[in-house]
Formats: sequence, C-alpha cells, structure tokens
Amino acid sequence: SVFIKLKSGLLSVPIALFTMSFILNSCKQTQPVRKNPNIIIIYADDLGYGDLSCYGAKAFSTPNIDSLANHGIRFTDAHCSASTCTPSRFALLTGSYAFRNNAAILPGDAPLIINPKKETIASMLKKAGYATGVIGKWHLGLGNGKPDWNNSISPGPLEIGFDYSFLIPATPDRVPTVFVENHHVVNLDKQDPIAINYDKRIGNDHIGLEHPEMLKMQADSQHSGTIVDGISRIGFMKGGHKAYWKDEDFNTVLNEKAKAFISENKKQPFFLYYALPNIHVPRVANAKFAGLSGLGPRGDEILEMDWMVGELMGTLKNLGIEDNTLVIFSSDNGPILDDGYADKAVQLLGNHKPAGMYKGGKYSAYEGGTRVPTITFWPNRIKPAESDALFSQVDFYASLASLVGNKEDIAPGTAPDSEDMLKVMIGKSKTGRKQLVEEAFTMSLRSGDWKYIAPFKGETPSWLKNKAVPTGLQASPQLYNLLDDPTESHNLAEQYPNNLEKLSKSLRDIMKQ
Ligand code: NG6
Ligand code: CA
Repeated sequence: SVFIKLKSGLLSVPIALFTMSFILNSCKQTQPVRKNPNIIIIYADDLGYGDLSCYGAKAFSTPNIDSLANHGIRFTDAHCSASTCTPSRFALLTGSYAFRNNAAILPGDAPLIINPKKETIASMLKKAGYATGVIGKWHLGLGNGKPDWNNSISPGPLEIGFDYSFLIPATPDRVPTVFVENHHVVNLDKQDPIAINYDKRIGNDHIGLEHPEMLKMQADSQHSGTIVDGISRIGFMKGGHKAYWKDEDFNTVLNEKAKAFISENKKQPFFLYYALPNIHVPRVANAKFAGLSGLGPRGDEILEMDWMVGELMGTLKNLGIEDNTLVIFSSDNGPILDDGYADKAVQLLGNHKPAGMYKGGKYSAYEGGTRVPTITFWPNRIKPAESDALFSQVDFYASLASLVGNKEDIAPGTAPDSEDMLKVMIGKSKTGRKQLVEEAFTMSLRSGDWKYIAPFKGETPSWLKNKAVPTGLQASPQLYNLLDDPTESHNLAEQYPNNLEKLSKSLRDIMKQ
C-alpha cells in the first residue's frame, strides 16, 4: 500500500510517510518496550551467613529480609570479595580484586582509593541512563591527600559516577562522626571547624582513655579516642560539634534519604547503593529496637536492619515500582562478636551461630569470612529459588553491565576480575564461577569444592591476635574439600600435593594478571 500511494502523486507523500510511521509504530507496540529495572544493592555491614532467619537463625526472626528470600533467590555459596570492609567495597564498585590496588581497612582521613579516571558500577550505569546514588557507609576514602572537611570534599562518590551521595565517611567507630552530603559536611558550623588526627590527640574534647566513666560502653585501647555521644571512637577529632551524628538515628536518617532518592527518581531507572551501618560497631540500635532480640545490641541491630529493609520495600511498593526493581541484598564481610566494644555480643549469644556452620568470620580466611547471605529479588523476572552457584560481589559489575546492555562497552583493563553472572543472579542458570579468590590477610582460592589458603608470611596485627575469631593465617599451606568438610577442619595439603600445587599455581596466575 505504501508503494501504491507513492505512485499516485506528490500530494500523497505525507500520507505515505504517515502510513509508514503508523506501520513502524504498531510494530513497536506489539513488542513490549523493555525498560531497564531499577537496581538497589542493600549492603549490610559485618552480617554473617547465619545471621538471618532465612539462613537458619532461630534466636530471632527477620521477616522483611526473609520475604525477599522467599520471593527471590537465596544463594548459599555467594561471597563478598574479602573478609573486611574496604577491600570488599572496592571490589564491588570496580569489578577488580582489592589486592590489585592494595586496598585495606582505611582510617577515616584517607584519600579516595578509586581512581576517578576508572569506571565504576555507578559510572557504567549512569552511561546506561541511570540516576545513581550512594547512601550510607562509604569507607573508600575521600579527597586527595587529607580531605578538607570544612570546604568542598572532593574527589568522592560524585567524581566516580554517583549523582548523589549521603555518607558515613568511614565507619561508625571512626572519626569524623559527621555525615557528608555530596561535597559537604552536613550541619557544619563554620565557627567550629573540624580537624582530624589518627596519630595524636588534638582539641580539648574528652577521650575514652582518660574518661572511661563517661562511656555508655567500655572500649579497647584502639577505640579510646574522642568521645562522641558517650562512645569513644578510633582517632581524634576537634570541632564539628553541631554536625555530630547520633548513632541511634542512623536508621531513620538514612532511610529518609533513601526514600527521597527513590521517590525523586522513580520515573527513570535508578541505581541505589544503600550501604547500611548495621551491624558494625559501635552497636547502638534505636530505642525502638533496644532489647528486642534478647541478644544485646548486636541482635537488636539485626532487627533494626530488617525493619529498614521493610520500610524501603514498602516505599517501592507504594510507588508502584517494586515489580521492576532488582534488589540485591548482601554483606561486606563475615560476622564478629567482640570488635572493640563491651556490648555483650559474646555473653548474650546463646546458641546463635553468626556464621552458620562455617568456620571463622570477619578478618578470617575461612569460609565464614566471605560466604555471606546473598539474595536477589525482582518480581518481573526472578522466580523464587535457591542456588548454590559460586560467585562473588566482584561479579556485580559485569553482570549488571550485561543486564543493561553495556557489556560490550567494558574497556580493556576495566573490571578485570568481574565475570558476567547475570544468568546466575536472575535464576536462569546455576552454573557459577569455576574459581574464585577470597581475600583476607592472606589469599585463598576456591576451585569448585576445593579451597586453598595460601601460607601467611607476615606478622598478624597485634589487635587481631586478641580476637576470638580463627583467622586461618598459618605459615604452611592449607587445603580443604568443602564437600566433605564444610567446616574446614581437615587440612589435606599433605595428602593431595598435586591438587595443592595446582590451586596454588592458579592463584599465582590470577595474581600476576
Ligand atoms: C579495625 C577495628 C574494628 C573495625 C575494623 C573495620 C581496631 C582494633 N579494630 O581496625 O573495630 O572498625 O577495623 O571494620 O581498630 S570494617 O568492617 O569496616 O572492615
Ligand atoms: Ca564490614
């Protein structure tokens, strides 16, 4: 018909074009327009494999997170990339193992360790049309050299692909105890400028070492610096009094920011990296949750976290965008009970097993260090399932790039360790990685059910020696078969020298790349 109309004279050309565009449009309409989903990574802090009721906890229940697991995929062999925070976060955002950048736990005045010239998950998603935000615990450094807390703090998240940021700059137990929104400290009084020092005392504020009677919780010597709100922190801080956060209010302050970000961006696809402070020390749940778990502040903070997740999911539902939002829930490292404050986590533990059946936890090379609760939820695409596929948060980069159609654009050298696990993450496959690196103070390699822990040549930090957690740091190599021995109790290194050498060589090869 187009041909006939074209032949019938000049006047009918507009009609012909109209007809053509009508035909094209109706073709388009028969295929539903695929809209990229919103993506939210909810990242808990120090939450262990056994710390949720959907992962076997019996001492308390976490109904909101359980609901994500019941309607999504619950993974049983998914890992953060390291057993401490900064390295895991680095790997999650860059798709590069942290050892490639020597990323280790940072002090609160460290410079940004992600090179703004490099792509991150945020900049990659931004290129795909996403509005990007980070809310919560950062701990990847800010600024060049020392951050300038009293002026513009840059570079930071906004320079590596985020449109919006609202941060706990390092950890809740480290100074500065103030929020940073985009480039500035929130509520900063210019008459009371902030100075930070991690080596020596500055200013006249009381410190935990001298005034233990002022403390809500007694602390070890590393956590005995400046007292803020009855809690002594790591490091010394001067000024910034009006800007101090209140630990009890993290839950509502951060949730309000997250809700606002979601509401403002509900019409376009958005990416929210929501890095919860729970259940990192100092553990101070809001009064609404204090005492509820029976396990002390550590358990209470788990319940508070579950409530925060429920509120967030309620927001998505109310806005009608829950069905097309991919929610990924996980943790940055395994669990720890005593991490510097006398909060009764050990005394009130009862039969609860924070790492489930696994050995070790935070700081540890054993499975408890990096095997963490991991859930994906996306009503439009994901059917409820369980998956034992092996994969890591370092894979989020390539997997999400694949999801938004950007995988071909990953430049050489970008996200070098990230494998496309999209099919695994949305339940189309249960075949995970063949090999996976776990970083602690030494390196380990998972290869199927086998696990190799490289010998540790260095000196265990003195503060770590005092922790109750088994670190897995040994001068001789370790080899375990997790299928028969999930608790890493029988070192098979001497029995299987060939296998040992094979894994050790694979690890060396990965590290050389
Ligand atoms: C350690 C702190 C610990 C915690 C950790 C970081 C001491 C003795 N211990 O150095 O309390 O803050 O750093 O935790 O200082 S993480 O989850 O952010 O990696
Ligand atoms: Ca952590």
